[in-house]
Order: sequence, then structure tokens, then C-alpha cells
Amino acid sequence: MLIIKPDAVSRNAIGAILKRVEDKGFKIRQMRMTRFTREEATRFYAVHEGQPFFDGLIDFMSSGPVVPLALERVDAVSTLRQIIGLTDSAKAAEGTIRRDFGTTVQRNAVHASDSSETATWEIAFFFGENA
Ligand code: 3AN
Repeated sequence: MLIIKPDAVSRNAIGAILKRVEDKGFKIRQMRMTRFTREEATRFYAVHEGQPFFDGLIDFMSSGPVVPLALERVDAVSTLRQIIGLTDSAKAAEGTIRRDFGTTVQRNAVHASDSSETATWEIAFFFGENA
């Protein structure tokens, strides 16, 4: 599961990010454009509730459209984490999506699932249980 965040959408980077993902062998199984309400963003990021960055994260993620994608590939989670780079765009390696399309730890262009269990939950969040 990948989400193209509001900063990357507003920077017209949707197409470039999709190209990186497809070039790496991922199949796009589901995709839509939507906008988080604050309530939805709070539910999606519930594991981070209580963190000092939580309110800023909710403000940012509900500030504009996002593009969630269900992706399929062998070793999907680790491969995707590798091509997106570290959470902080300023520290992400050259050539990674977060380095090239994000700017900070908050405005970091994309979200990617951190495990296949999380991916299943996140895909159901956006596309339903039968996705
Ligand atoms: P990742 O998205 O790399 O798995 P997490 O799960 O630690 O990173 O953080 C979730 C989201 O919260 C990140 N995508 C980032 O936008 C935001 N975030 C994490 N740490 C910070 C921080 N120190 N300051 C601001 N935002 C943060």
C-alpha cells in the first residue's frame, strides 16, 4: 500500500511517482484520489496518537487530495520501503521517492505500509475488505 501525500499531489508528482513504482515491477491493483477528513486521518494514523508530531500530521494529511494505491509484487513491503527512502526526505538517499519529491519529515511525498499485516488493514481502509 502506497499513499501519494498532499505535498506530492500539489507538486504535480503523481505521474512521476507512479512511473517509479511501475518501473520497479509493481502492479497497480487499486487506485483512487480522495481527501482524508480529520476523523479519517486520525483513524488511519491512530498508532501515532500521543506523538508530538500527531496534530501536524493530521493537519497535513487532511490538507488536500491524496492518492492511495494497492500494489502487488514479490517482496512488496521491503521493495517499496527501499524505493521510498527514509521518513525524513532531507535524510533519504539520492534517487529515492522521498528525496526527490518530498522536503521534510512531515512533507515526505508518500506513505508506505511497514508490514504485510498493516498493508492488508490499510488496503481495506481505502478499498474495502474485498479489495
Ligand atoms: P514512515 O512513514 O516512514 O513509516 P512513521 O510511521 O514513523 O514513518 O511516521 C508516520 C508519519 O508521521 C510519517 N510519514 C511522517 O509524515 C510523520 N512523522 C514521523 N515522524 C515525524 C516527526 N518527527 N515530525 C513530523 N512528522 C513525523
